[in-house]
Amino acid sequence: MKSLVNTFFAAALALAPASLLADQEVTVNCNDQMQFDKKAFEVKVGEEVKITLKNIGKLPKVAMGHNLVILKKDEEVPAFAMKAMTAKDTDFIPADDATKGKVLANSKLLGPGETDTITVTFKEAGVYNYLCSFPGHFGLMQGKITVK
Ligand SMILES: [Cu+2]
Repeated sequence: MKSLVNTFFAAALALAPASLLADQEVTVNCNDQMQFDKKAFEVKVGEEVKITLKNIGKLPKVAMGHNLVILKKDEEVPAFAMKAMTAKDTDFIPADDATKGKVLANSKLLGPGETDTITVTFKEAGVYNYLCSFPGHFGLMQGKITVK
């Protein structure tokens, strides 16, 4: 029986796509109340992290779209968010190099029921802020990733 179980796990591992072997996996849900259900989490420096954003709301994307934008270490949310709110054509990720350069990684802008997964490796320990850059959301929709 034990060898059968081992064989099963070996087979499952062999079949798993590389993306399932990320060191750490985090799911963040967001909703029509402009909330992320996780406002802080911790990951290990140098390890691949798979972050999934799920929009569990029902309101249309044009009124209540959400994304998850991770800023580079020590970048502050308000300064970025103020520029992002006018970047409608690029799904609220500013196209100018100076502002875009503050982004470490970002998900797509999600409508109701949609999901997106991004893979990020934090190369330096520290605190990384994240937000939803849809206009008006960052006040409620932000959080911190602590990398140790
Ligand atoms: Cu949002």
